[in-house]
Amino acid sequence: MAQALSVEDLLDAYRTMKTIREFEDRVHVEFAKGGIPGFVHLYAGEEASATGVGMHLRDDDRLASNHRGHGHCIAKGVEVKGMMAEIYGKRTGTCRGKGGSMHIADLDTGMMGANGIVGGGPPLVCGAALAAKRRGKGGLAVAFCGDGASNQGTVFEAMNLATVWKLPVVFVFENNGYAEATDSRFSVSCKDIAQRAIGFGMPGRIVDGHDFFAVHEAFAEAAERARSGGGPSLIEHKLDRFFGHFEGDNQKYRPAGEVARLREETCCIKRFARKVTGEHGITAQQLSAIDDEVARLIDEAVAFAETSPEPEASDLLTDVYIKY
Ligand SMILES: Cc1ncc(C[n+]2csc(CCOP(=O)(O)OP(=O)(O)O)c2C)c(N)n1
Repeated sequence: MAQALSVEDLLDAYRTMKTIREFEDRVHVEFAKGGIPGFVHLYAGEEASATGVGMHLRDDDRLASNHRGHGHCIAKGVEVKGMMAEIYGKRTGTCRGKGGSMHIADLDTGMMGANGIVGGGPPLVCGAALAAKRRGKGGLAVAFCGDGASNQGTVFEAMNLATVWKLPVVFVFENNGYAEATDSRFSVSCKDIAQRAIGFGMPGRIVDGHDFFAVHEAFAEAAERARSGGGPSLIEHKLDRFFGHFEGDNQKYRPAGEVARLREETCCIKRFARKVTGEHGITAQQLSAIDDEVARLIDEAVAFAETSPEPEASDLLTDVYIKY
C-alpha cells in the first residue's frame, strides 16, 4: 500500500529526521557540560523509525513512547523549545519541568508520554485505541517499544487484548540490538520479534528501520488496517542506536569501534539524502537550507531552556490531580 510522497513530504521527512538528530547531538553535548539534570537516553540513529511512522499520524491519533522518547515526540509534532526546556527541568517545559526527558507528554498533539516504565506504553495505547474505536472516526494508537520491552508481560497482555477487542493499534518494536547492556540475542526467545505476532493472531513484519521509505510503506499498511477496523499489527524495526543506553554509559558491552562503524554505514539520514537527491530531484541546496533552519531552531531551543525560570516550590502542588 505504498503512498506517493510529494517533494514537500520528503522535505518534511528530512526536516523531522534532522531535527531529531540535531536535538539529540546537542543534548549529548549539553548533558556532558552538566547543564541537564536527571537521566537522558538518546535516540540518534533511529530517526527514520519515528519519522516514517509519525508522518501517518493525525493530531487525534495517540502515541505512547518509552524512555528513549525525544524522537517520537518530535515526530508527533511536540514543540521543540518546550521539549528542550522540559529536559532542563524548567517551568516553560512541555510538562512545566515536572516530567524531564523520560516523561514528556503533550495531549494536544496526541503524545501520551514517554515512559520510564519499560513496557508501560502498550497497555496505555489499548485504552486510547478503545476510545478511538468507540468514537468511530478512524483514529488509531501506536506504541513504540524496544527489544527489551518486547519481553514484558504488560506488552503480551496488551497485544492479546488488542487482538481480542480488534483495537486500532500498531505495536512498533525498535530493535536496536540491546536492552541496556544485554544483547537481544541473549534475551529475546525467537530470532525476530515479528514472529511473536503469529501467537497473538495479528500480522507481523520485519522492516529495515534505517530505511525511511520501508518504514513509511509498512506503517501505511498497518495504519490502513487499524483505521478500517482490521485490528492491530506488529512491526519490528531493525536499527541501531548511536549513543549508549543512557548518557554516561561507557558502552563496554559493545565491540570496539561498533558505534563509529554504524554512524558511517547505517546512518538513515545520509541514506535518505542520497536517495532523494539521486532519485527524487531534490537538490543538496534544499537539504542544506533545512540543515541551517534546524541548527537555528536547536540553538534557540537551548537558549530558551537555559534562560527559562526554574519551577517554584508551589508548582509541586499543581497538576497532581485531574478534575473530570
Ligand atoms: C519495568 C522496568 N523494568 C526495568 C527497567 C530498567 N530499564 C530501563 S531501560 C531498560 C532497557 C530497555 O531496553 P529496550 O526496551 O530494548 O529499549 P532501548 O533502551 O534499547 O531503546 C531497562 C531494563 C525499567 N525502567 N522498568
